[in-house]
Amino acid sequence: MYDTTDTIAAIATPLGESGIGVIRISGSHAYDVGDAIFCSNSPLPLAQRRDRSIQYGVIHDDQCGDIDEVLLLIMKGPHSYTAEDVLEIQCHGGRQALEAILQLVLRHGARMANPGEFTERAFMHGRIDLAQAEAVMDVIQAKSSRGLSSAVCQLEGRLSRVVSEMRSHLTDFITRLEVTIDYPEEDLEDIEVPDIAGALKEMQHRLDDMLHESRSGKMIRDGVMTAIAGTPNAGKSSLLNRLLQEERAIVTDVPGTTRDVIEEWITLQGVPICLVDTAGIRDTDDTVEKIGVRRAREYVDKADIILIVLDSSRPLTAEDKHILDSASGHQAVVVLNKEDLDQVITEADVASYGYPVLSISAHTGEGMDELKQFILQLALEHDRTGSADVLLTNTRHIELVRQSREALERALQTIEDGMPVDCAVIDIREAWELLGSITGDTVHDDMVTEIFSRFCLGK
Ligand SMILES: Nc1nc2c(ncn2[C@@H]2O[C@H](COP(=O)(O)OP(=O)(O)OP(=O)(O)O)[C@@H](O)[C@H]2O)c(=O)[nH]1
Ligand SMILES: [Mg+2]
Repeated sequence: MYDTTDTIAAIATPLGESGIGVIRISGSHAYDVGDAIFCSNSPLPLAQRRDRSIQYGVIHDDQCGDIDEVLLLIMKGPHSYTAEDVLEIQCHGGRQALEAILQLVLRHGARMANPGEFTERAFMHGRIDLAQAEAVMDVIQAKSSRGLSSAVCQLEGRLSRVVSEMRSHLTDFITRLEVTIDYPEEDLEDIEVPDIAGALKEMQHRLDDMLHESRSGKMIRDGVMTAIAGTPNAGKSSLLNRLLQEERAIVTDVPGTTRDVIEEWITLQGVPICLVDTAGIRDTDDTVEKIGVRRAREYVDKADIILIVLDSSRPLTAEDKHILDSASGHQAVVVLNKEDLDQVITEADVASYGYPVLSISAHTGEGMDELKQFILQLALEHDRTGSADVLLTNTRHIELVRQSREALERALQTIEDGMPVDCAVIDIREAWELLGSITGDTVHDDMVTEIFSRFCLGK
């Protein structure tokens, strides 16, 4: 089992040059450690000073003298981030000061915290549940305003509330079904079972709605990888630059200019989009270009959306056709670039591939707004209709909801087939357990460790 008895410490701010840096200490000896290294005008030990107060002083090392002038924040448990006694030292944000203070803190009995251990303690002490803990990292890593607001929503417990409510309904169903098993002579089955089947169906619909919108949720959280693919000289890098509104990639009239993959982020209506410019795809003997082409193909395979860029001022080539074929089964848009020149390829020439087609000019900027709109539409294919209770954004949660929906499906089937309700109860209980893993009520310790290991240090 997890040890929360020792006192942990870590630098909570990035190591670089900044106005302030923060060292966080949590645990039953946090204030003893503080007393050993902090000097101020007050004679009171830190534990006796006012909760949630800020103390001014210096961090002093008996061997080296004063290290830095600091502010010290006292947050007593259980009303702190970890629900333990917490001390935060705000020093100057230089690497030297931060590391020297951390070393001193460790020398006085604290242990270096593992990644995510502060949040893990908040979870272990029951201050937040697992879904809320995961939301902490989502807030830190949010790539867009919509990603941030859905993470904050989860942090505030919205997902947890929906899950708990569903689980309490499931408990209710289990109890009612068990009554019909325990007292069969009462003939309760005829009244109760159809009733429960209806309620189970309703819950299944709710889970369906959540799963239906989860694709958008994942894209809002993780971003939408949009690969810009096409043959050399089609204008891929020009398109990237136009969408970024900066001269990020090199553009020349030499085919094969882009050799490596260039990734850049933009935000479209709050949705993070990762634009990936790739090497023009063609057969080549050039060693470097070959690697670039291979990478381009890999990105086409794994992208959420592919922009297939064609130079519409020259006839469709076999290589263009090959790229159009290889994108089949993916979300793709055919972008007929260079519409400022005489058009040789028209929409009709590529209509048979079944992708939406758009004419643009990366040169003049014509068609850019429509293209952005297309990307958004594809990204949020199932945009929020508002029918789901909550937006699922995390793959782990999506998988658990999917599995619990399947368990409910099995329970329903059992009931509809007129099989003994005991079997249905087993599946309903499984659905209940799976949903509980979202909030951490029914999760294994090693799963918890695995989740927190993905956190950053000091959080
Ligand atoms: N007239 C016109 N020229 C364009 C347009 N877009 C790109 N070009 C020109 O086409 C040439 C190739 O553009 P790039 O953006 O480098 O093409 P690319 O697809 O990235 O090429 P590779 O990196 O070699 O695969 C350059 O000379 C651009 O100026 C456009 O919309 N209209
Ligand atoms: Mg290029």
